[in-house]
Amino acid sequence: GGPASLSRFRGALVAAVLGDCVGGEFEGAEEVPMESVLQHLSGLEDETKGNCILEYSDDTAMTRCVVQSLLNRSGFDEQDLARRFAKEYSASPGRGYGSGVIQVLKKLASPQLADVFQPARDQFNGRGSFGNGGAMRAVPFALAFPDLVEVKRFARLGAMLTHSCSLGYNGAVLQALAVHLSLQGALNVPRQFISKLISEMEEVEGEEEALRDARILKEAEKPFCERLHKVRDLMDRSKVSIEEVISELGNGIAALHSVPTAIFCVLHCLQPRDYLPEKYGGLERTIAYSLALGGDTDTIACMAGAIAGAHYGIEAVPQSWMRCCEGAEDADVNAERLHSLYHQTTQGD
Ligand code: R7I
Ligand code: MG
Ligand code: MG
Repeated sequence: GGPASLSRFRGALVAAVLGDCVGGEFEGAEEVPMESVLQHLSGLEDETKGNCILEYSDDTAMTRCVVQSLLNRSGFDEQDLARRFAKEYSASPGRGYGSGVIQVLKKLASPQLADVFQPARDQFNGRGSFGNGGAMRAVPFALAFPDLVEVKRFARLGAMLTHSCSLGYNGAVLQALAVHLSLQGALNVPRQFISKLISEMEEVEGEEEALRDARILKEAEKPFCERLHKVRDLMDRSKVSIEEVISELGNGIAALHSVPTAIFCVLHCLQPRDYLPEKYGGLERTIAYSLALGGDTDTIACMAGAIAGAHYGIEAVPQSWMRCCEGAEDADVNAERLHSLYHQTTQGD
C-alpha cells in the first residue's frame, strides 16, 4: 500500500502482537538456536493443533491500554492512560511485567495521586527506569498522530508514566519514530531511513536531561545515536553473526540494548538470508531473526514486528500465525480505528 495506508496500520499493530506472543517462548534465554525458532514457528502452521493459543504479555497488555486511551480520548490524556495501566495491571498482574514497574503500577491505582508522573520518578533511587517498557508500547503513538513532532512528544510523555529516565523514554521516542517513518514507506531506502533516525535522535538526545543522564550512567554522549551508527555499520555488511549483533547492540531489557537492536533486525531482514527459510517473506524473517537473538525476545520481536509490519503491510502477516496469537484480531480491528483517527487529525489541522 501507499504511505500511511490501512494495510500498513494493520500490519504494524498486528505484527507487534505476534512478536510478543511468539517471542514469549524464548524470553530470557541466553542462546536460541535458529533450529528451535523455526520449529516453534512451524508449530503455528500445524492445523491439527487447532486451538494453539499463545498468550500476550505486558508488552501487548500496555499497548492495548495506549490504543484504548488514544481512541477513547481522541488524543493523549495522561490521567486516562495512567488509570488504564493501573486497572489492566490489577486485573491481570501475571503478564510478565518488569520487576520495578510493578511498584509504579500499584501507585498509579491510588485515587489520591496528584501527579501521575511522580511514581515513575521515584524508581531506582529517583533516577527513573531505563527499561524498555516505554518503548515496547510506543507503536500506537505513531499510528494516532501524523505529525512527527506530536509522535515524539506523546511517545515521550506516554513512556514517562512509568519510565522517567531519558534512556527509557527516548527509547520510546526512537521506536515511535521508526514506526512513523516505516509507515511512510521510508524503508524503501534503508540508508535514508537510518540517517533520518540519526538526525532526529541527534536533536532529541541533545536535550539537557538526556545529556545529564548519559553522563551519570557513563554512556556515550548521545547513547541512542551511538547505537544507531553501529546499526548503520552492521547493515552495510554482507555477513554479520548473531554474536556480533548481541555484543555490538545488545539483546537486553534496557531500552538502549533493545530498541536499536529491533531496528537492526528489520533492516537486516529486508533481504532473504540463507539461514532463514526461502518461503519466508520479510515479516516472517524479521520475527524469526529477532527470536534467534535470545534475551528479551518478546519485546525485541514486538518492536521489530511493529516496524516491519508498517513496511510490509497486513498482507505479509501469515494467517496461521495470527490465529494462534491472543489479541491479534483485536489489534486488527483497532488498527482500523487508529487509521481513521490519524487521517481525521490530518484534515482537522
Ligand atoms: O521496563 P519495564 O517495563 O520492563 C519491560 C520488560 C520487557 O522485557 C517486558 O516484556 C517484561 O518482561 O519486562 O520494567 P522496569 O522494571 O522498569 O525495568 C525492567 C528492568 O530493568 C528492571 O527490573 C531492572 O532490572 C532494570 N532497570 C534498572 N536497573 C538498575 N537501574 C531499569 N532501570 C534501571 C535502573 O535505573
Ligand atoms: Mg513481555
Ligand atoms: Mg520482554
